[in-house]
Formats: sequence, C-alpha cells, structure tokens
Amino acid sequence: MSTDHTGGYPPQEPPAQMPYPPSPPSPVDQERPASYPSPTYSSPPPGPLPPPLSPNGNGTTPTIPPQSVGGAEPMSAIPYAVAQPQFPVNEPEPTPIPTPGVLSATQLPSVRIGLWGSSRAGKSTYLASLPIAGMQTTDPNGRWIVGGMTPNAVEYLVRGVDRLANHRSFPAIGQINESLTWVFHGPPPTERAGLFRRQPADGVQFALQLQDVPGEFLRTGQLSEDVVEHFANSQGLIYLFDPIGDAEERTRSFDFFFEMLQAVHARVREAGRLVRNRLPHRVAVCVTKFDEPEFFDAAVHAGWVNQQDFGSRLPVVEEKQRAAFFDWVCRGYRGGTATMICDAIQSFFHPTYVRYYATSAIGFRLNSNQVFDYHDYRNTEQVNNVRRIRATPRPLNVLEPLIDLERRISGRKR
Ligand SMILES: Nc1nc2c(ncn2[C@@H]2O[C@H](COP(=O)(O)OP(=O)(O)OP(=O)(O)O)[C@@H](O)[C@H]2O)c(=O)[nH]1
Ligand SMILES: [Mg+2]
Repeated sequence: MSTDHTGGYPPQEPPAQMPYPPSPPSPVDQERPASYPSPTYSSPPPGPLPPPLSPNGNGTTPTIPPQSVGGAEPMSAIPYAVAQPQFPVNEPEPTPIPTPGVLSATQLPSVRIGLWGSSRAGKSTYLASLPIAGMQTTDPNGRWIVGGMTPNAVEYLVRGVDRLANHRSFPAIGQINESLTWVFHGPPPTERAGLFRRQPADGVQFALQLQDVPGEFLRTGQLSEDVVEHFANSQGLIYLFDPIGDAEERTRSFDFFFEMLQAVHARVREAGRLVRNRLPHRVAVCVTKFDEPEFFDAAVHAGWVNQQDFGSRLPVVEEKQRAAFFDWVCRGYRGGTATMICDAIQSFFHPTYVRYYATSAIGFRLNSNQVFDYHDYRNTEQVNNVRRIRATPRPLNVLEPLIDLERRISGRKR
C-alpha cells in the first residue's frame, strides 16, 4: 500500500497544521514553540535542573527530569513536592463489586458510539474498566452504574470486571466481534441539582451501543461491511490511540485507521450526511496506557503533566492543553506515521467536534494511603511471564469521554 495516504483525498479545507517542534516543550526553558501552550503548574516549577536524561527511544530528549524527593511515603510530586496530606495507614484496598444484572431500558434514548483503536490499543480493557469507573465516581450527586441490556452484554461486563478487578489480569485477546448495548445510569445534572435542590432531580439514563471489534478485524483488507456500517451509523466515535506500540504496528495502525475513515466517509457522503465535507461524528480521542512508565515519564519530562493538590493527588493533563498534548504525542513522542493519524483526525472531523483525553483503564498504583507516588506508580507486573495488574484498577478518564460524548450528541448541557 502506498504511504501517501493523504494526497488529494477529501475532506477539503484541511485545517492549518501545527508546526512540528524540533524538541519537546519545556515549562522551564520557556522555549516552547508558539504552537505549544505552556503547561500551567498549580505549584512552583522545579528548581535547578538536574543533568539531562539520555534521549528516549524516539529521539526526543526529556528536559525536565523529576526531582528526587527523599523520605517516607507519599513521595513524589510531579515533578515538584507539594505538602503531603495525612491519611490513616494500612488501609486495605477495596475490591469493587461486580456489575448489576440486565436492566430494562427499552424507552431510553439510544446513542450509538463506535470504538476504534489499532490491534492491542486497549479497547477491551477500556470497556471492562467502564463499570469499575462508574462505581468509583466521586460525583457528590451519586455514582454511575453501567449495566447490560442483553444477557450477552451483561456477560461481557461481568466477565471483564471479574478479570480486571478480582483476577487482576487483562482481557484475553479478542476473538469475536461483539455488539453490545449497555445502559448508563448517572446522577442528576449538576445545575439542576444545584438550582432545584429541594426537588427530587431525575438521574440521567441512556443506552449506548458499542462494538468491541478485535484489532485483527480492523486490518487492511479485512474491513468488514458490518464494521463500516456500524461506524457510519454511529453518532460518536471513541478513538483509542496507543502511544506504546512498536514501529511496525504504528504503520499498520495508520493504514487501518485511514482505510476505515475513507470507507466511512464514502458511506456517509452517499447518504448525504456529511457536514461541510467532513464526518458528522463527535469524537473522543483517548491516549491510552497513560500509566505506562515509559510513556508517562516522557510526558512528565516534557511538561504536560500536572498533579492534583487534593484527594489521591492524581496526575492530570489540563483540559485546555489536551489538544496540544495529543499533537505532541503524535509528532513529538511517536513521530513517523503517528503524525498522519493526527492529521487525519484533524482533516476528517470538525476540530470543534474532537476532544482529547489522557486515559488509563487500570490507573496508577497508589500507596497504602491511597496517594499517588511518583517513585512507585507502575500498575503492572510480570508474574510467571504473564502481565498482570498490580493493584486495584482505578480507571482514569474512561467514563468521562463517553459521558461527554453522549452529552454533546444529545445536546444536553450537563
Ligand atoms: N499499562 C497499561 N496497559 C494496558 C492498559 N490497557 C491495556 N493494556 C495493555 O495492552 C494489552 C492489550 O489490551 P486489550 O484491551 O486487549 O487491547 P485490544 O485493543 O482490545 O486488543 P485487540 O482486541 O487484540 O485488538 C493488554 O494485554 C495490556 O498489556 C492500560 O490501561 N494500562
Ligand atoms: Mg480486544
């Protein structure tokens, strides 16, 4: 297949491309190109720079190594120390209960969302982590419950949660192309609960149709009509972008993605549903495996990661910087064909329809006080040559992209 995948193909009016910076952005040296907004810090930036790290595998040189913070747990701010809250020690880590049974929801508004990602990008783990994320929601108005609408969908959920939370293992390699309808029950919208505090506010409910298509099914030349149809008829798309995959996989990944976009674009055009020559879908682009040290450290060094100063003090990429963060992941971190994925997303979809997230289905390992520790946050381990999850999964930015997609599609404000 030709590598020139973009030449001359619609959609027209491609948006201006961000110039690729020669080096990753740094909040310290202030040399970040204008196209990369400087990350903001909730605390003072680090002091004198330690010696630079050696270049990472993709040719970029991290400029801001984290400071080494000595002492007892929790250590480790990113990359500066913030006053540590006191927590009771020796708290056992709670295991979430499995998801509830079949829910009757025939009258629910239904939103169809396609889930796309290259082979091994983390699609099945993402789906399995959704009910866990729902149970762990910290929304003061209540939690989200994710349930299946068919026995198949329930079985998929229960199996996935059991594997992830109880057995701490990742989903088996996908074999079948599963179509799932799930119901999401959420707390009432914040504004309403605030404005009409004395009235019993209704919770939010919607049904979501998703398809867990194993990467093998998405390979060039194997794109089935059903899959194209599913994506063409979806109102939203979740694109899981794996920052880790090997070079060969990267190239194939772009080939699959581009082939799918072309096929879906043609189908939507035939149906007369293009919006100013672009696809009408709302899109959530999730950079997966944010917890993976190889990638997370590079993002920290490049200055994209802040740390919350409350609760578990989790790492965050600030909302207004997420588009630039994704641009950096594609062009600055991965490079090669990944840059074309960025271009394709910006060309096929309306930029205002696309939002970006730093996602982890398993989250970071927290210390025994449930606080993030920069010196020991890896949440995977090898046991008898099998990759396992080290601590209770704490999904990060898993439910948020979906809820936000549904809101944007249904036109609800919250
Ligand atoms: N560190 C980390 N690794 C992850 C995460 N999610 C998935 N992985 C790793 O990625 C592998 C593939 O994840 P899957 O969820 O099976 O990926 P998939 O996209 O469903 O794969 P196919 O169905 O084969 O296309 C897992 O076995 C894990 O090793 C995550 O959140 N963090
Ligand atoms: Mg899978």
